[in-house]
Amino acid sequence: MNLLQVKQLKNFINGSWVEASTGDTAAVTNPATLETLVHVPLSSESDVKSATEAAKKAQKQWALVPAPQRAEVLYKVGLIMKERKEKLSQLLTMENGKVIEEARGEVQEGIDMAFYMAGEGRRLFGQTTPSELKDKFAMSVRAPVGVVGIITPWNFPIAIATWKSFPAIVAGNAVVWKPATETPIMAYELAGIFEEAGLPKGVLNVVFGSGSEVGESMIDQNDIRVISFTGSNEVGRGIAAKCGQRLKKVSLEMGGKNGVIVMDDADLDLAVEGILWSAYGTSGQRCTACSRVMVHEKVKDELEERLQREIAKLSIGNGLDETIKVGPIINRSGLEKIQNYIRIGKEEGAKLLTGGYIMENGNHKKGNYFAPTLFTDVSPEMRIAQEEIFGPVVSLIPVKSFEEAVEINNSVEFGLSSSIFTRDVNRVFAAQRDLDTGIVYVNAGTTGAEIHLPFGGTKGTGNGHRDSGVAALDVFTEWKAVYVDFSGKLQRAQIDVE
Ligand code: UN1
Repeated sequence: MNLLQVKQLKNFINGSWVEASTGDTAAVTNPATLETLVHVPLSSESDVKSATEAAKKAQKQWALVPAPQRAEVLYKVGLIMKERKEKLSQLLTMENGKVIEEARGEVQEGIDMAFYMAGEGRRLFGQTTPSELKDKFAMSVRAPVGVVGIITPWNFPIAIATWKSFPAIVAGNAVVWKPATETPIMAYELAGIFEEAGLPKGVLNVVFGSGSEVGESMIDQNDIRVISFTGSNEVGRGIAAKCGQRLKKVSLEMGGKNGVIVMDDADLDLAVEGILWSAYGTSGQRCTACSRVMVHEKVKDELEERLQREIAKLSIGNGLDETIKVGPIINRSGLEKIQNYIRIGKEEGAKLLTGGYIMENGNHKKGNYFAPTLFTDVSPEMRIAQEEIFGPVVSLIPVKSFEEAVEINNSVEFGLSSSIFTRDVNRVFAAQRDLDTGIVYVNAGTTGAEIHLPFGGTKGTGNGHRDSGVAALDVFTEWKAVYVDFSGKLQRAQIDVE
């Protein structure tokens, strides 16, 4: 089956597939094989301008379409994605490297989001509230912001795009979308699905290209009123600063340093499974990936042993092979970043139990593979325990108590996800209260957020907004307060009140 019908992707602007004005392109590489899959356009400001103009024009009409009808398009998008799930999953594995089972999970996340947000077409609830004056009616409604800009990462190229574009579209906005250049195929497919589902032209526009060119010019467009970004902390801070100057609303999700707490009363079989899945799944390239384990000293030795035993069984390779559990790293610079952290960890005095190297023998030579890595005797202030590595690297940090574990968990710059393995119900409730992260799991790893709950985090993870769930609507709508006075006379609030 030839999954890719084209060799050269195009932008999708005002309902047409068009080349970038620059004519420049870049190769997109399969990280499992290093083969070129396709070429992606590298657009410039003039492409962003055309997309923004198209979006602005289309949005005026789109906002007048009743929300339940806007939602019909999302239902269709969900149905087409469902019908095409296997093809999309395989393409996702090819461009991103995640193993096929996880790719299917990610596509499912997008399908879930389509149906969930389509349901919002018949909700989009505001509030009615009594007025302080007679014969006066008061309510608040959600109004679309207009044109929104979304910037999505390579690690969840379809799910995160749906988290942002679906709520924006159902709420009556038009979208200018810059997907990551490493993983443009999902964007190409999703835009095609919207086209098939009958989305009016200009409501969704895709402009491929770099952050420095396309991303920057999106921020510069006055008509783009919101930027919703998922990516690195460094880039996010830059976007926030520029948007701040322009009084542009900005929603950021910028990763984590997610910790699992393993207490002495934990079900260790379960804890091992949870750590393996959330740390080495997606080769650790999730914002939610577990990269620290605060383990009670009483069970430390046993956990170390069991983890090492299970890590040795992980099969690493091309994720299209159903037997593979850990796929490649997205690119060479990702591999080098991880390798650098291994060096730092060793220099800091952490003890390397297993892994710690780029895999370059046999079949692994043909792709970007990093051996699943486990450090122990890590202390909380070490850089490997503080900074986001975005690879299959876990640091075990021994602790003496629950309180110490929570304190260490909260002592990092990020606050996305955390988890605790314990059988003590009192600790469960204390943990969900005290762990300073946007997501808390009990007796599960740090990954696996469901789309109808808010996704995001505290501190350096974001800036107070959430993707996903009903909270996503707050990013893409303005609250409008509406007062209808049917008394027939001028009534002054705060003054004509008896
Ligand atoms: C991400 O890594 O940015 O909770 C998204 C999870 C997935 C989404 C991860 N549902 O791990």
